[in-house]
Amino acid sequence: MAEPRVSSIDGKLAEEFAAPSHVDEVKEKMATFARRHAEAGRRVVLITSGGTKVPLESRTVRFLDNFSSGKRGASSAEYFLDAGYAVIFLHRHRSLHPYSRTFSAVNMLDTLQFNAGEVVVNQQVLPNIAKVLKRYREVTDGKLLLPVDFNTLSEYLHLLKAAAQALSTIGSKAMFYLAAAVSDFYIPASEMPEHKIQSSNGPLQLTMNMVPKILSPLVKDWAPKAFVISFKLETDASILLEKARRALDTYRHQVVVANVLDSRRGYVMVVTPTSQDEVVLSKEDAKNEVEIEERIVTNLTAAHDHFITQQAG
Ligand code: PAZ
Repeated sequence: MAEPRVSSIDGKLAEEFAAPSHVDEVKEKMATFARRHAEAGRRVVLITSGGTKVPLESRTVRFLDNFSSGKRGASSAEYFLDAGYAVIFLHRHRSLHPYSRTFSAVNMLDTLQFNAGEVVVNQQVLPNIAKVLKRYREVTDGKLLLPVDFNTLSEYLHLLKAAAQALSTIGSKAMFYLAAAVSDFYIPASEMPEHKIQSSNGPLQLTMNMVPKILSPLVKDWAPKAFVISFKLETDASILLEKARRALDTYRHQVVVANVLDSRRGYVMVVTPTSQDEVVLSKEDAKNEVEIEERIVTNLTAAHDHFITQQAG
């Protein structure tokens, strides 16, 4: 039997990024989840969400982080579930989570009150709680959502590889929705100081290596039949479309969702090799609390339909 292909990125991953000890166990869970839902006729989306933490010392005191809240991933998960998908939610530990995200800014103690000696929820503080809780229970009772968390860049890379391999068994029914904001830079373990960097040594100069482009083996080797969407964030809108097109050209996947930091809640571009759709929220939408993720998910589930039909034909 032919040996599975090992890309140079695989080698780099094994050598320079420590795998979390539970990676095989999580991979098995994800594979079982994907198989069970595919057998029941469901599609499965793997959503990545939140930022990554890049340590500067091996006994980590300091690290490099980024802005991502995980709102895009968490709200998209809810819309994919509403569209009938089963969801693996690969998210940064403590970033926003589907359903509970709505209440993330609320102090829990302010939501509770005493009523005849019992602690009850104050529904004036949480007006949507019954609706959100009902949907959350439906999703968890149906075992439709599998949350997997990561913290560091190394954990993210290994868990994404495991997810891709786990989902490869369901072919084109798998979608990858890679919305996490992943660091492009890291310090290899061999070059990292063990102990806390001393400020008494003066100003700190860092040289960081480039993180391997994991989209490449994901598309080519790990899940070659899946429908893959990457996200591209820029702060300069004038280079966004060109960067999105370049990514499609380089990695040969299906879609890039392109967005600009300041306008990301109200405007994105869904770019494919042959099209570019603007997804925009109007003032009226914003007033009605429509979220842009609902529109993004509608666009992408239709594109996934089309992709599956093409693959079958
Ligand atoms: O997590 P969030 O809702 O605050 O932001 C979402 C986002 C901007 C991280 C996402 O839409 C995105 O563009 N992710 C990819 C970023 C990148 O690596 O280019």
